Amino acid sequence: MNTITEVQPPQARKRKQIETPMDDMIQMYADVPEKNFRYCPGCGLGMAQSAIMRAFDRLGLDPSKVATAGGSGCYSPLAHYLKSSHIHGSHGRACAYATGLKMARPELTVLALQGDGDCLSIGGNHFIHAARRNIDISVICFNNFGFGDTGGQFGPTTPKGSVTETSNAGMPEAAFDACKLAIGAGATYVARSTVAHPAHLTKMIADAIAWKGFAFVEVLQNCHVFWGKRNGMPQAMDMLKYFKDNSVRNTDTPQEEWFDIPTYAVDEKNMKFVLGVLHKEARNEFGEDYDKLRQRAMAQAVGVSG
Ligand SMILES: Cc1ncc(C[n+]2csc(CCOP(=O)(O)OP(=O)(O)O)c2C)c(N)n1
Ligand code: SF4
Ligand SMILES: [Mg+2]
Repeated sequence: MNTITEVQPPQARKRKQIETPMDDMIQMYADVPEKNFRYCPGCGLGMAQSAIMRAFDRLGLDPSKVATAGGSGCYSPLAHYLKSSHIHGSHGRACAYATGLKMARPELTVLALQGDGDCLSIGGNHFIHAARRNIDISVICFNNFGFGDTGGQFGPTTPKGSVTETSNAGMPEAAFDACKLAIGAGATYVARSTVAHPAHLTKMIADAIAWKGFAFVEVLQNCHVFWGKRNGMPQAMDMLKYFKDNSVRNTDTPQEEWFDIPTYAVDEKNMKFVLGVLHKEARNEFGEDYDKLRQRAMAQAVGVSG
């Protein structure tokens, strides 16, 4: 775990381009252990972490002014591998922790870093209500199509038809479209990208962090070790190619096709992932509204007692 005091505050750093040499960026934002590194070789989480650090860098964020919240899963070490402060709490509760953090310390940049199971299964309730409030946090959801950490069981984003530890004849249920769910719940910035599109992913995350309100980024992330292996893609590169071959930009796609729910069959690898900003909407941010409400209530209380 990191403490704020270990972090050297950066000089004024405002960059529009990805231009910081990797070593400097790692020194600034990463705290990766030399031993017991937790991701499997080639796991997409490493690329996701790199995109998050690049987004921090692009926005010139001081890591001592960034706080993250997360729960259980393969993705959990990611936040510990950053220099920013982190609450590692119960599985699924990241949005609740992030909400508390933002309300108590509105000057901080607050992110909830969550797995797809964490965010949409056990934590689905916290997620939809944080979105409904439009509190100024960014949820970055690492979608590896299931529960990685517990052995690759299916979850709410597992593509219908695909094979998992608990659906060896093919997932019988339809999957959530996480972005559609976020929009329906009230998120005011919603985007999708993949770890095979690092520059695009960096931009989606940076724009989410810069957004005032509840922002959601779905990050399609390879778990070749469980989902990939069982669905004809046992190597990391197989899955990165799969994301590349099956992704299209929202700017090139009719809007009615942005939310196709993924289905999968080994002989029918024609899934389509529509990438880009899928929703933006101006709406009052919860913390600011709540502050005004509190001030009005306090003024009234003073009036009554006076
Ligand atoms: C309250 C609770 N229930 C269940 C678990 C067991 N558990 C640990 S990780 C995990 C799945 C996590 O899946 P996801 O959030 O998608 O993250 P991934 O491992 O795929 O990165 C589960 C069910 C737990 N740690 N705590
Ligand atoms: S099991 Fe899958 S998601 Fe978990 S670290 Fe390994 S490759 Fe990554
Ligand atoms: Mg998962």
